[in-house]
Amino acid sequence: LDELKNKKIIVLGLGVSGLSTMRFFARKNIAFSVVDSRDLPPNADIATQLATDTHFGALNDTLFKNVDLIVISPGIALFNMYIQDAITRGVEVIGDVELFARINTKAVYAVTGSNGKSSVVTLTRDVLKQAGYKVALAGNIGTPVLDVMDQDYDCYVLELSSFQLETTHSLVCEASCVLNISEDHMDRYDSLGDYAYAKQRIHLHSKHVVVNFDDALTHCEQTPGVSFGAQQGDYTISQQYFNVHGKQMLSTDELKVIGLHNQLNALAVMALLENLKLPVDVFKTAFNQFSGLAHRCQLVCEDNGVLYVNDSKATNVGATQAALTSLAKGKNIILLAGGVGKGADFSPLKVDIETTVKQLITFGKDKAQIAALCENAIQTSSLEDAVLQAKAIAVSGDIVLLAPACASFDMFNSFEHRGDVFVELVNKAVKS
Ligand code: UMA
Ligand code: ADP
Repeated sequence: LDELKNKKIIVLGLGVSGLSTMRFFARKNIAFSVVDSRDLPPNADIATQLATDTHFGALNDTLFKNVDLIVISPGIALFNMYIQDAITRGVEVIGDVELFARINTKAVYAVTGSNGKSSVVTLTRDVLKQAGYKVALAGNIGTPVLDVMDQDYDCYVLELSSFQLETTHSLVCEASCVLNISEDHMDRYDSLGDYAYAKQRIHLHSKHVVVNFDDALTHCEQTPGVSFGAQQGDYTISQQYFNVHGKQMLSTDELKVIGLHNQLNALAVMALLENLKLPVDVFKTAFNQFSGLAHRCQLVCEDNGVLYVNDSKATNVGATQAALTSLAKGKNIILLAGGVGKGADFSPLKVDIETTVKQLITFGKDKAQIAALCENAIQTSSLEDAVLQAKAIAVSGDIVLLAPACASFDMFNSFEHRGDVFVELVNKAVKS
């Protein structure tokens, strides 16, 4: 850290990562400037107090002159022309996770993937806690990694996004996992391959690599570790058992959250923690107690035999597919989808819609693109309208599922906000 004291440092971005980085530097008496491209960024008052100087508003090419190090926020793309220009001039550009990695001495269990990261890291944390470890959970799930650094933990469980991995070079992991790769954030990547490559960086210095047998895009050349998969791999599911290296370990009934995708997530947790050789009972208790995270395939209520399910966190095509295949019993789903598609190709949803969806109802910015997937889709002007139309159509045995396959920020503050509004609207609709 001492070497940073002689460098000219810019903290770029004032979201939660930038705030955490500023506080970290302030604790360590390291001077820094702050830049954010927004005129009125969040945390501006704190930046003014802690930083040597600040710039708020459009970026320009003088900002990054005579700079040694930029600590960039994940929401800013490395391909930004001012950043590219700085990199060409030899400026080092890293993220908060790289700072964490350079100082950390504790065991790290790290997880990335397009879907299931938060569920897997939470369950991993629960298992480790159950086994008696003092464990911190941080990263893309919400708590910035530098916020949990200076405390007395035995180990860290980190959820890492592709954005965070792009700017991380030295992270040493006891174990690391790429859960799956499906299209997401295509506004930030030239191809699915580039996006997968960013995620694979999680294994750069990993002692135990976990891959998804069924998803070739997760396979990699790093140290062979273990694989998990529905039927093939080191960790598999058969005859309602989780099997480890060919041996039955635990009944799948011990896992209370439903659907194949959750069972695969549980396998990933077991594979990730393989080297700790934890007793089966530890997994059994943690699996029993895990009731799933809010806004992920959560039952809102049952009304006249119709189930209402909130899967607002389904912000890409892969997650919506997982919800449809996990929940459908024939063609009994009324699917509410739409929002900001982030440049995604929705066409892989077509087959799932044909086999599981009796009525597609769309809303939000990219509603027309999704509605084009089937002939009888209804396009609505609001989520409220979508819920009301769904209620009017649904009969006993149907499931009204919010699984938008899109980000929420055209109409809501976040996926949580979208999910909360959906729950409110459903409760109001079923009472009327
Ligand atoms: N922004 C600007 N100008 C700036 C800086 C940021 O316009 O100068 C904008 C970004 O384009 C973005 C927003 O501000 O729209 C937030 O970006 P940020 O980098 O400041 O984000 P943080 O608040 O620091 O939160 C980040 C992660 N956000 C992103 O990657 C966009 C959070 O993941 C993460 O929880 C947090 O760090 C702690 O590690 C959120 C996320 O959406 C949940 N992640 C994506 C996902 O899960 O799909 C990757
Ligand atoms: P992430 O942190 O990667 O976004 P979450 O655990 O928050 O993952 O889940 C996001 C969405 O993906 C939810 O809609 C959830 O139901 C779905 N999901 C969870 N696990 C998987 C999986 N293994 N494959 C596909 N979808 C999944």
